[in-house]
Amino acid sequence: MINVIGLGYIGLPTSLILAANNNKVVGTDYNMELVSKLNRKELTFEENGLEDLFNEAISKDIKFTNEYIASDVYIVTVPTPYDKLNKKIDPSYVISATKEILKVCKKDTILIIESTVSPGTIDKFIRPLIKDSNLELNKDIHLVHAPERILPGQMIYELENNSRTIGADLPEIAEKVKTIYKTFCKGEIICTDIRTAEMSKVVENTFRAVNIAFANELTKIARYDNLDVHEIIRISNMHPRVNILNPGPGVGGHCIPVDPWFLVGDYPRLTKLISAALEVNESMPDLVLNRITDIMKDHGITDKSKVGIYGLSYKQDVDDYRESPTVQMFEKMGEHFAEPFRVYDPMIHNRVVQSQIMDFDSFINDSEIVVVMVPHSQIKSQQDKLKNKLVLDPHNIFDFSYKL
Ligand code: SAJ
Repeated sequence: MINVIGLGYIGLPTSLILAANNNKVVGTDYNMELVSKLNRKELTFEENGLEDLFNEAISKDIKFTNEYIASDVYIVTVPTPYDKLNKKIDPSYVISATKEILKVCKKDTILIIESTVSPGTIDKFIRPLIKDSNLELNKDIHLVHAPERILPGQMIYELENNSRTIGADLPEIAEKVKTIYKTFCKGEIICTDIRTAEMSKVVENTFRAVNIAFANELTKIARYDNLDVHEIIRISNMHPRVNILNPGPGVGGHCIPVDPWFLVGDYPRLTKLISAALEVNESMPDLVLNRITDIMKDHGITDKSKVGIYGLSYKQDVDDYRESPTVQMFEKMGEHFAEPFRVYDPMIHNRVVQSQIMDFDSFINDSEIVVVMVPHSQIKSQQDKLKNKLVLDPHNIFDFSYKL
């Protein structure tokens, strides 16, 4: 049996795909409301293909509960928030999940941590917990780090098709875990040690952050000289060894803007490039605010309520707004504007900010300037409604708009 701990964006799809592929699964989460919802057969977030997977899984052997279960395999997918002030990971959820597991687990347990952790976290915080328990590491209990790698928006496809990394102390344990992941994963599964698995996960997200920062810095250079950054990138990318990512209004989510800080926090003197890249990405919402001010000035608009911000989530077609560019921009607004702009997001059905408009047509009708912070499919399909508006389009999806 596999007990998956934490039923959020990673834990839920992982437990469902395991069950759909005939593993006996118990999903555990301390959030009672979330567990009751799942038990009422209601999904807790929107994701491509998740509903079908959910229906398939619940027709097989899966339960959702608040309890930790006596099991021989645990997969920990709890959040690892980061402490903005010290730029360090906060491992408290992984620590408390491990403590709870140690209270109930059987001998011969495999404890797999999928949550992203900064390199060294398992040595520093998890091994000592086992040392203090009555179980002997690498005999009664085995530690594994199998960092998740799935992209929100295409999680189910990536769960099945991405390659994976399994870090363990003993090669035979890595092989055992590989057979579990092989029940649903068609990608290559690489076995390595725990430190290497921790580091490669953080390196993957840092690679993306640094490369997005390059594209964002090009946007600033192009703006300075009144050039079209998108055309420059399009042409440069025709070179066989150049592949520049897309510039945008900022970098959001719980991974790309966060994980690289683990490296900066741990190796401050060795991470000049990474910290400069993170600063570039974090400065992009300021650039959006400056462009809004320019457009307002050029068109004699003084009423901020005429500015409509489209998109609150951190990227296209997802409902997760953690660390989103719009949220980052609103946090910075105090420096630029006294009142917030109006905001609308078709993916977010509850009120997250006060100035949120819940209806698309009234949002559009009352906006003179529309800033497309997130290129959701919805706005692409309704672009005719933007035709008589001033549109600021940091993602370059429309040909009639202002760019960053
Ligand atoms: N973004 C850009 N330009 C781009 C690509 C993305 O500005 O060219 C922005 C997005 O708009 C968004 C942010 O970056 O605001 C992050 O989006 P993303 O799609 O790059 O990544 P995430 O955070 O959804 O998922 C990442 C993935 N990591 C990598 O691609 C290396 C995913 O595979 C990881 O599993 C996930 O982080 C995680 O949980 O670590």
